[in-house]
Amino acid sequence: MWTRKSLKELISDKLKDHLFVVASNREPYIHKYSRDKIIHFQPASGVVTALDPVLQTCNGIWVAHGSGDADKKVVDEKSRIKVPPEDPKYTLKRVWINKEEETGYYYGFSNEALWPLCHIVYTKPKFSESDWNYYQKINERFAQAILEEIDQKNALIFLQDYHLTLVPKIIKKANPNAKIALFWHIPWPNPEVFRICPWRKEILEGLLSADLLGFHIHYHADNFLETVNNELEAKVDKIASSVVYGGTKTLVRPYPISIDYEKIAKEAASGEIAADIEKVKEELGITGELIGVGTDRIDYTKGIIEKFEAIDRFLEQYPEFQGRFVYIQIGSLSRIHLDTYKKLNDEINGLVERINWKYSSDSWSPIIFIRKYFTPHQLLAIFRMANICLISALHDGMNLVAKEYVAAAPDNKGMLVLSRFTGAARELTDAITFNPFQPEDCAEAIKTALSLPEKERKQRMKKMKAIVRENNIYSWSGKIIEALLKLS
Ligand code: GDG
Repeated sequence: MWTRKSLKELISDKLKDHLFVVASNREPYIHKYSRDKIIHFQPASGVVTALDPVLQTCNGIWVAHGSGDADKKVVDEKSRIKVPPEDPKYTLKRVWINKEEETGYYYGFSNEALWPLCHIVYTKPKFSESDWNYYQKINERFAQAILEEIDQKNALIFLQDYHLTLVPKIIKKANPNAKIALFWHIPWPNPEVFRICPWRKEILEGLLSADLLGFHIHYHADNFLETVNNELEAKVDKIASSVVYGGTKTLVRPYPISIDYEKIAKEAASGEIAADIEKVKEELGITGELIGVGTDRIDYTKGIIEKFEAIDRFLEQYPEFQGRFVYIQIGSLSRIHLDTYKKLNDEINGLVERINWKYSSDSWSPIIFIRKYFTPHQLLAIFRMANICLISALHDGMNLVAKEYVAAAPDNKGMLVLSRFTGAARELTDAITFNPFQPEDCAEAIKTALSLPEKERKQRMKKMKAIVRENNIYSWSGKIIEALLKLS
């Protein structure tokens, strides 16, 4: 089984002659002004949750967009700073992007075109030539920042996600010896869906300049191979799961992302968390005896509206749970500059108000919706006190919250209620699964989870814990690093 220690050994044994560079849009630490002081925090992001422990182990470089208003203030002349700030273990190099560029590259092409294109939740992608131009420009900037750091060094470069699809081609042109992997954190749709992207050829050519492409699950990897087969004159080998295009071979592999299970399980079981639970209950005014929880970026792919509609259905169908069941939804604001996200926020507010009005009594309301950032510690306290964690994503690459909950929840009390359309549902087959597009199905799943006999609940949680424990974040990164090392 992969552990922090075995990853460290792999790194110090085999990676010592290489420079390990990670690049992503989102930075792992943000500095910002709070009155006249500079503070720092970690953003709520699956990519950050997954990669920060890896970088902490291997002393590499993380290249990312410097998005905090105090970010520039704390870096050196090469835009670098050692992080975590309180216990420096690796280098964060910031890439600067102005508002206009961010609007085109990040909000525009990445999140109004590629994000809805790849998540099949029936939100129409918007393709704009000007956004695409900014996307190319910023990909070029990321590539130059990476090239500046690797210079002539023997580098392994690990790129993250759909924001950086053009970077592999630019790097390979300047430095053909660099070994590049790119991990695609969101679903890859079928060829029929991808066909509508006007710049699909450029994106596929960018990606196929990498030596290794990772997806969460086989299904996404297969969709990618099919797409290449349809769009390019490339040699696609479905058995070997590889593509040869323009003389370059790219391996296409599934690597299900995960979490630092041991760390989360240990922290969650600590006495400190036990003390926090009462504090959090009091702060949130929780009066129900059965608690449900969910924590999501507020994003239309996460199915928050659908979840609340299902809770409404559940309370209507099973009135004996009225006054007894409380659902805590933690929602961190995301991409709020986009209209779709603003509207979603308003819609969620209205719906919560309507459902709470419909059912609430003097001392009880069914939904507590908190739109603020919780510390990882507070999140664990909430996971630990919850009887169920309800994840209703309409389409999701993996969904790390599902795994975090499994790691943190006590096995005799918790149960995961999980949308079938998450990558996590392929691994966590002992969860109670449902179709988030059908409120009745979700309502039934809630009822089933809350009514499970203790013995069955324990067995299911135990099996899921064992899966997450074994397929942990170190196994995800260890396998990708091993594959990259083999290629170099
Ligand atoms: C993308 C893909 C894939 C959330 N609120 C708070 C908070 N969070 C943390 C969660 C979790 C992370 O953010 C969210 O990760 P997810 O995986 O659930 O979702 P995305 O952000 O959409 O991530 C996804 C992931 O990349 C990794 O490949 O699984 O499919 O969409 O870790 O706990 N953390 C804290 N406070 C919050 O209020 N501290």
